[in-house]
Amino acid sequence: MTEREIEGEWLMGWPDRRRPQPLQRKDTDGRVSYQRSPWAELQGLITPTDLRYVVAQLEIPEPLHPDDWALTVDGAVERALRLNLDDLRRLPGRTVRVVHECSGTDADFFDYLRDGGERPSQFDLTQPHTGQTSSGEFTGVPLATVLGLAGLKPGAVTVQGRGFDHGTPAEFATGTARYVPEDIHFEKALPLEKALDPDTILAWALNGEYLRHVHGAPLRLVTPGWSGNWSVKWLEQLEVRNDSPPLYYQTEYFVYGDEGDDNNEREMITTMGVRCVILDPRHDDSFSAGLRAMRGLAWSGGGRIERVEVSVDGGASWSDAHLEEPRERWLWTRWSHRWEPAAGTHTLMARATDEQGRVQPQTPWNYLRKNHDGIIPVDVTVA
Ligand SMILES: Nc1nc2c(c(=O)[nH]1)N[C@H]1C(S)=C(S)[C@@H](COP(=O)(O)O)O[C@H]1N2
Ligand SMILES: [Mo]
Repeated sequence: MTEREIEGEWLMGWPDRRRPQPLQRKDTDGRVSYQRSPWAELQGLITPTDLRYVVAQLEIPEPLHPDDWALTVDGAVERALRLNLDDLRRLPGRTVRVVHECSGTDADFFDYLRDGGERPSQFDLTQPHTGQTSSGEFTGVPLATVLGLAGLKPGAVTVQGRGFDHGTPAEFATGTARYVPEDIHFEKALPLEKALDPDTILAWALNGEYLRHVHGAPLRLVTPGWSGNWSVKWLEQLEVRNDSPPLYYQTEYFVYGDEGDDNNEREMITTMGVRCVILDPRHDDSFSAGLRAMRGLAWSGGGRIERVEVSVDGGASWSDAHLEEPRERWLWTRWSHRWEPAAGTHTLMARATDEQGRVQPQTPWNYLRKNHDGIIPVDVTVA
């Protein structure tokens, strides 16, 4: 018999289950600078903070004490503002529960599903493009409230958020970009409509605690439904602009299109596609016949999940899976499907539909392989 899982593991002095572990990269001072989340091993709806993924495109900046920090709001506004954390906390707040996903997650499946070849992994954190998905409960104030205090001038088109981190883009984050800028800040110019969405917030807390440095303290943007890179961390400035500027992380790196396209044909990445992942069973699993549950998670950049369909015959026929409550607009939905497989090999698939009627896949092949949301088949053997 295999050793019982609970034995030999101690947490807070008591025996407990083995905890899923993130994969970490640390700098020479032992600080985490990059982390992959064991999200697929977790239960419930919220990723524990220390198991979240962490991505920094530039250098992780030196921490700023909240007392030494303020947010500047300027540009095309009636009144330029300088707000400290107390000023922000005096405003009527808002909490949103969201899935964040780095746009490179599952990238290798673009080529695998098109061309075949060696199957990439969705779950092995040592493989490329895994574990960059996490959910969380963020607390802050709607960006629209702060913009309302400043007063938008007519002609405002974007709100450019700037992080106080800067540097030269890391090698992993240049792809086949046509130029790599030298010393830039992390900046994104959010289209006004998304900036004014009441669920777009300036957050100072995550999962019931003040934001940690790696996640963008003292203040970060949270843009529910939009690819992770829009949620600018370490915010120091919001500049309201009358244009949509050609920022590296907006028109060069996080874009769709093909390598040969000229600049004007590259579409910036905004809303995430529709995602549905089978967490159990896993590809190449074998098990004995009898009743079991297929289960997984589904989420969408377009809002609440309305339907998950599963196929146990490689897509020939589909049936509805059970959607577990609650189903929140920006969070993922747990789903399950009771299934009694016969002996043999089976190809399992799952696909989701969101509240806008969007079904997978939404995102076409693109040369930077961003925002993969294809249907990934899972082969299992039943003895
Ligand atoms: N200032 C700043 N904000 C940033 C980034 C960054 O490098 N600097 N990375 C972006 C990317 S690519 C992602 S996926 C998310 C990651 O957020 P997390 O590290 O809190 O998970 O933050 C985004 N916001
Ligand atoms: Mo990202």
